[in-house]
Amino acid sequence: MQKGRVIQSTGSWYKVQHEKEITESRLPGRFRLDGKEVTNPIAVGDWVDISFNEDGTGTIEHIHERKNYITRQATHGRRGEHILAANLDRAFVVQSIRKPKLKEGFIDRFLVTCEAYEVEASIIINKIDLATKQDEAFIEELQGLYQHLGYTVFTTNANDPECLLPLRDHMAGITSAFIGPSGVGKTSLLNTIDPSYSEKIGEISSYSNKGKHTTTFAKLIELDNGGFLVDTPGIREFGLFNIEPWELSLYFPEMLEPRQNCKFNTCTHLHEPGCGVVAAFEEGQIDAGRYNSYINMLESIGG
Ligand SMILES: Nc1nc2c(ncn2[C@@H]2O[C@H](COP(=O)(O)OP(=O)(O)OP(=O)(O)O)[C@@H](O)[C@H]2O)c(=O)[nH]1
Ligand SMILES: [Mg+2]
Ligand SMILES: [Zn+2]
Repeated sequence: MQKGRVIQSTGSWYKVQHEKEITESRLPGRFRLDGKEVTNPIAVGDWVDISFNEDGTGTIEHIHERKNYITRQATHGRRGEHILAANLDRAFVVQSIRKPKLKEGFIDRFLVTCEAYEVEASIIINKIDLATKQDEAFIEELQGLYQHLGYTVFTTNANDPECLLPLRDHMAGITSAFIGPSGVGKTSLLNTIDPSYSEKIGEISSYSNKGKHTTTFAKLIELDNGGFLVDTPGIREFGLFNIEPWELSLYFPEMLEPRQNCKFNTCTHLHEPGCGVVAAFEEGQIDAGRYNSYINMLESIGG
């Protein structure tokens, strides 16, 4: 038996790295039957024990307990969750200012998930070379907002190695992941951060200004600064998984204090009388866009 880390998964095969070797491994059927609704029982970043078969392939015998993971609601009509990556020291939500256009709702859903699943989160706003004067003011505003909430915000141009140095330092010696829509430049950032990689990057459709899902499987990569990065395929939606309406405001750092003033302990901070969160919002202590994200999320989880 050998302990190793899952560095890539295609759904039926898992690449497991142990020492410097990689063994193509399979998961016995029994792992799928433990009653959990998950589209991928093992994710990139998982630590596993494998046994070796005569043909050189491996069989996954045991999955070690996860330190944490980041997950979202499965899509394409599938029930349950889809785990994006496991055992992370940090997750980055990657957005581009344009092509495709930045989506604040995506960022906020991601941040809520990271709070709920205990993953440190940071934000990358890429393609700043495409920013107009107006965009620049908007980026500054976003930066102020999120940094104030405790999230580091990096503004990047993936084609400019120098501007990536602070981000590169932030990733040294830890396991992190890039998560975001297709075409925002996740793989381009990786290629510039560690020039020994030349992973495939895609085109942006001139019709929709969206990416074309160039990266198809999540992949754990060892960087030359002692860090590990999971580059993930682009996702359109970041649906919350297993977060109840009553707990949602716990994952908005700016609501933690105000919610203690709510008259009812089941308050959802919408229309209830004596709501501390609404009071804080009316006093300008909670950003309107963030409160709007809260309401949208609450609706999406049936609150
Ligand atoms: N102008 C500009 N273009 C960029 C930047 N970063 C990436 N691009 C371009 O954006 C396109 C998509 O980049 P990718 O790195 O493939 O995007 P991705 O996020 O990995 O996309 P998926 O793998 O589909 O999820 C490519 O044509 C890149 O050259 C940037 O900072 N500025
Ligand atoms: Mg990619
Ligand atoms: Zn309230």
